[in-house]
Amino acid sequence: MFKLSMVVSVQEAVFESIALKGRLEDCIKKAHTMGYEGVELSFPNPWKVDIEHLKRILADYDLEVPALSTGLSYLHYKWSLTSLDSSLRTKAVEALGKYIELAELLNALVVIGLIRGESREIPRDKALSMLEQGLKECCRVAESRGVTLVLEPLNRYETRLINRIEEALEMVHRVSSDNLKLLVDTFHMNIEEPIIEDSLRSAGGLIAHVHVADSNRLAPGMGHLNFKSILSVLKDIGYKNYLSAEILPIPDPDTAARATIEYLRRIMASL
Ligand code: LER
Ligand code: MN
Repeated sequence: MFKLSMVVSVQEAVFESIALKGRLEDCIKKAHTMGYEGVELSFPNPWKVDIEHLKRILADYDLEVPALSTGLSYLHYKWSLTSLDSSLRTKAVEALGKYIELAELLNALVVIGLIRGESREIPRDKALSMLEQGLKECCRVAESRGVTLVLEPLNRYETRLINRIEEALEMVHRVSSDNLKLLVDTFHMNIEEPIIEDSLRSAGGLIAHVHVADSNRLAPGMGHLNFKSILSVLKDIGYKNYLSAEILPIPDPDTAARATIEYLRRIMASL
């Protein structure tokens, strides 16, 4: 019904909600052994990826890469599509170009999360226009390489720019490219959406990727979200791609990763 993946971090990483971190090979082997079909890769510097080495290890363990996460570029280097510093904006577009190049080789999506910026120092309207321009530029590259970008609504404590699915849909319409779709994250939706199920239905076929974590960002099943209801709506609207776990490594990375796959498999079997 849905394929399962785990977000793994394969370079230095300051983002804490990633259960598996460390040597690429160890993370990939562990995800495979636990039964995951994919690993979503999160890294700050797309120029430092050895793609041939990566593809070899992925093939050895028969794992797909549903998406490349780009938020660490913002957290480590401040590269942002809405920065007032034009050199940081240019760098964000260049980095996204490189992520897109890697994504083409891996058949992956490219996540537009925190790399859009937080918009704390500029009016939101201006930031939205800058974001629209930046996304249009990136979409041209994505279109030429047949890659899809996915815009992720993030909760208000991380950015002022696009917190709800409704706002993300507006931006997708403004940019108007077939290569820009949505990534929805159950943790952020729990904070921002009035009724998660209604918001999912409003996005419908535009949802191309899903991050799962419980209400407290622990493994699904360790908080109070109703995953049975959420997954049954995703099934209803015809979603067939990955549920990618972006969770805190609590009580420890292996327990969290194992609990996620066991719980989600149980829910899927009941739908
Ligand atoms: C990234 O996918 C995400 O959900 C954010 O919370 C990262 O800051
Ligand atoms: Mn997320």
